[in-house]
Parts: sequence; structure tokens; C-alpha cells
Amino acid sequence: MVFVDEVIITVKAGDGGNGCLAFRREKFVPRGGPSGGDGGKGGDVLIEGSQQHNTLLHFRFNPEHKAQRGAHGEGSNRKGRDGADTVLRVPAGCVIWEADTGEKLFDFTRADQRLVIAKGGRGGRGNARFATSTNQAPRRIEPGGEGEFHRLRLVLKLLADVGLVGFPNVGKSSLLSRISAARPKIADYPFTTLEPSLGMVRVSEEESFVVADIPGLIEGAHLGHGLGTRFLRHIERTRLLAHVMDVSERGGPDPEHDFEVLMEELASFETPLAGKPMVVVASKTDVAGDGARLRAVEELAARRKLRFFATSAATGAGIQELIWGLAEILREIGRPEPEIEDTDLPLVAFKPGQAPGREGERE
Ligand SMILES: Nc1nc2c(ncn2[C@@H]2O[C@H](COP(=O)(O)OP(=O)(O)OP(=O)(O)O)[C@@H](O)[C@H]2O)c(=O)[nH]1
Ligand SMILES: [Mg+2]
Repeated sequence: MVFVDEVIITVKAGDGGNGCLAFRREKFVPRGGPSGGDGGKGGDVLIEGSQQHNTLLHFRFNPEHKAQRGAHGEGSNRKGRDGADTVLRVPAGCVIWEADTGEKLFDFTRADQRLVIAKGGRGGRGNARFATSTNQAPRRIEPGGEGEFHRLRLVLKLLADVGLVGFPNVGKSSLLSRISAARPKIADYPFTTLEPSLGMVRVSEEESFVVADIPGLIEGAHLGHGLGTRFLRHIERTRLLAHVMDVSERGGPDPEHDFEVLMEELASFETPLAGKPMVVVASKTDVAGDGARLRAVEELAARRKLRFFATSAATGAGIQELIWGLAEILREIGRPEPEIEDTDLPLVAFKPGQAPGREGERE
């Protein structure tokens, strides 16, 4: 299942500082020479690929981005300070378009790509630069250049990072609605979910991932029982499966058996899914009764060396731990890196984790 995340943002590079008009004033030197310094260069707006981001959610809250302007030049030939750059981070797979013309600017295919999307204005020259043998007291200065402005459309095709699998009615959709803004249908009967749905989970300002909720599976699903296994193709490309198990009194009497049945259904799909990284999520802990099922599920996860999370979508217990845990595991797994594409825009060599670029580091 491919789902598109799209945002419009504006980027404005810093304007250059103006050149300064000044003359030296020294004691006993009646007419000092020109001494106006140059303005500083405006900061650039850069966009770089990021491993941490899997969605464009962080731009929704924050669509306008500016880099700092250059400071004006000053007397005594002092150059204005250069404006600081602003660096925006996007997931690999993000395509950048000029919003108004529809022109495609760049396709981020890897996390180590970085590009200058809006160039800062150059600093204007101060009058000291215009002195010549015939004009020793120039009054000419240059204003700073304007920083570039763009309205950009960022488009990302989302592939789910985590697939929720489990029997019908165990609370998969309830979990999705707890951890994301998605509002899948939730009801107290099996096969409420008939269509897969995706939700974007915000881990922090800087991190997010995508979860897919699919219809429940039952024994014999690969033979067409229940809704069958065709929905499994929607989670074929996820990096992680979360196996949701109901630990309430209404959950199955034998979690071990239930777990095995589900694993067999996953294994029987065209592309076997049973080998994917998996975590076990106990659901409905608020109605876990004497806790026997909860302990049994925790133990079966431990025996299989699978990370275990106990959650209640009803009370929110364990939900934050689940979000952090899934994010951590996804970070460990990493993202596959697709191919690079050519661009005319200035690309900047970049080591992941390096501090935002300054003038001089580029070129
Ligand atoms: N008490 C309690 N009930 C829950 C919890 N999570 C889900 N439920 C209830 O369990 C029922 C099934 O929830 P769903 O989220 O629709 O389950 P599902 O796994 O998506 O079900 P299908 O889409 O049919 O496979 C609903 O009545 C929910 O209100 C929970 O944490 N505590
Ligand atoms: Mg559901």
C-alpha cells in the first residue's frame, strides 16, 4: 500500500548585508580614506536526507523556514557577519517540487544527500572597495543581494514501516488510533477492518514512522478463510511486524497456540512474512483479569527472544513505551537505500551527523 504524504512549505534564504559607507576619521588626518566594510552573505536554506524521518509530519506544524540575513558592513573596514544557514531534513524518497511552476527540483533517494534549495544573497560591497587612483573618496556602496525564496511542494510516497498483525478483534485498529491521528473503524466484532489503513506516528519533533493496520487473520486464512491473506501484501515491505495479542479474558485460552497459528498464516503467504523482525504487543491490559494470559504472552515472547510490550488502548498504559520501542527497533534495522538521481541544483557533500554547513564548507 502506498500512501502519499504531501506538504507545502516556504523557504527564504537570508538577504545579504549592505555595504557600508564610511571614511576614516583620525586625529591629525584631515581627510581619511574610505573605510566602509562589506555586508555579510545571507544564510542558505539547505535540505538534507535523514534516516530518522519516515514522514513529513514535522513540516505540518512548521511550514515556513528562513535562513539568517547577513549583517551590514561597518566602518573601519569591518565586514558584516555571514547569516547562519538553515537545514531542513526530509526522509529518503521525498521529492521536491517548485509549487507554483510544478517543476521537479530534486528526488531524495538517500539519507546522505544535501542540497542548497535557496541561496543566500551576497553581501554588498562597502565604499572601501570602490577607491581608485582617480576617486579616492568614493561614496558608492552596494546593497546586499536578496536571498532566494521558493514555495515548495514536498511529496513522499509512504511505505509502512510497521505492520500490525493479529487475530480479529484483538484491538489492532484501537492501537493505531492511539498512536497516530488515523481513525480506523473500531467495533466489538471480528472483521471490523475491511480495508488497510495507515497512520503516521510522531515520536518526537525529529522522528516519525508509519504503521499499517490490516484486517485480522484467522486459522486457514491462506485457504481463504475469513478475509483471507491478500491484505498481507500491504505489509510485505514493512520493516517490522507487531504481533498483537488480546490478553483480556476474551482473548483465546491458549496464547501459545494462537501465536503459532498466526505465524503459520504469515509463513504461508507468497513472500513468507514469518521471518521479518517482529515484536509482541499484548493488548487490553486494562481488562487482563488475574493477569494469567498477560504473563503467558510475555513468556512466549521471551522464549522466542521477541521484544514485548504490554498496552491498553483504552487507558493509554504502555502506549508511549510502545512508540519509543518501535522507533528504537526501526532505527536499529535502518532503511534500505535506493539509487541516486541526477540534478542540476548544487549538491553538497555531506557526512550524516555533521553540523549545519557554513560558508566555505561548500564549493
Ligand atoms: N477494554 C479494552 N477494550 C479494547 C482495547 N482495545 C480495543 N478494545 C476493544 O476491542 C474491540 C476490537 O477492537 P478493534 O480495534 O476494532 O480490533 P481489531 O483488531 O482492529 O479488529 P478487526 O479489525 O476486526 O480485526 C473494540 O470493541 C474495542 O473497543 C483496550 O485496550 N481495552
Ligand atoms: Mg481493525
